[in-house]
Amino acid sequence: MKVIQWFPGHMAKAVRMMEENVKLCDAVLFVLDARCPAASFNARLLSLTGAKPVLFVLNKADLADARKSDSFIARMRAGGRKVIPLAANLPSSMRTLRPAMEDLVREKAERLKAKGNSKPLRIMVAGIPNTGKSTVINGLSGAKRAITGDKAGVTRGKQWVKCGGFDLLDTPGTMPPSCENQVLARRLAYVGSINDDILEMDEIALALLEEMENAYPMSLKERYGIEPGLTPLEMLESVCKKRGFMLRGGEYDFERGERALIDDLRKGKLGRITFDSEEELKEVGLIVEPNG
Ligand SMILES: Nc1nc2c(ncn2[C@@H]2O[C@H](COP(=O)(O)OP(=O)(O)OP(=O)(O)O)[C@@H](O)[C@H]2O)c(=O)[nH]1
Ligand SMILES: [Mg+2]
Repeated sequence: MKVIQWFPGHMAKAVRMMEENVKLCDAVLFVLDARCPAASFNARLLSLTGAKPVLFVLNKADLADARKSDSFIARMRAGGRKVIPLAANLPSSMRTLRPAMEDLVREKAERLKAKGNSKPLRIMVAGIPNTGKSTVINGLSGAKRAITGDKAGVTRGKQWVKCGGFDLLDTPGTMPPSCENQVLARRLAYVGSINDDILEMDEIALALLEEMENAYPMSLKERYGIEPGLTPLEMLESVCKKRGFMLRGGEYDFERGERALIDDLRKGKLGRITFDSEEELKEVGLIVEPNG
């Protein structure tokens, strides 16, 4: 298996950016992927937010397993974290985000108001690539102010966007995830938070099939007619067969099969899926025990 890794240089740069940007802001919106919150979290970067209030957003909740999202959120809140689920691509979801943000900075806003100061509060939107940071900002501003795209690394430089009482700081997803853990790292590949160019697509697709078979066998059956008990390679053959991806000579076109599988997952065609477990959220420090 090819190891997915983040180099110390990446981490150092992300730390520097985080330190610089946090200083400029009154609060932080930490955007995680609801399908893999543990994999898309970085405790080291969170620690750099110091005493600034942090709101976690489990974004792409429309693609995640609602039951698991609910239980993650309950556990995170029990440990004192502020967190909401969100589908930033749906305008209606801003109705829950806005009040949560106002609540996040309420104290500071009131202190400023008492002094007669009405300047907009500044909120940094942070997260690893492709979690939907720019989409959140566009949703809040009600206009396409930030460029978005269905791959990692769309936002290049930082950008301030004014919207309804806040100044939001869009940042490029240069934040590396914390995971040394290869299981978590692979999940970032499934959901498109790692640039596809550096991945071994066949390994990723086979690992995805194996995880799906364990956690969501019915999705595989419904979409590709995959029966239980097959090896990952046999499952990939079923995908190719079902979709008619054959090469001349009757061989399977595995490359097209892999691509189609990953696309299906990213577009939600395999149903609503959450990869990470509560245990994993605890391991990375996203869920903390109330008294721990
Ligand atoms: N289904 C779904 N798609 C979303 C949601 N939020 C964002 N997206 C899509 O996810 C992709 C990435 O969104 P961006 O807003 O560009 O993500 P980003 O975090 O700014 O990415 P970088 O700038 O690359 O770090 C886009 O195709 C969005 O349309 C969501 O809540 N649900
Ligand atoms: Mg962006």
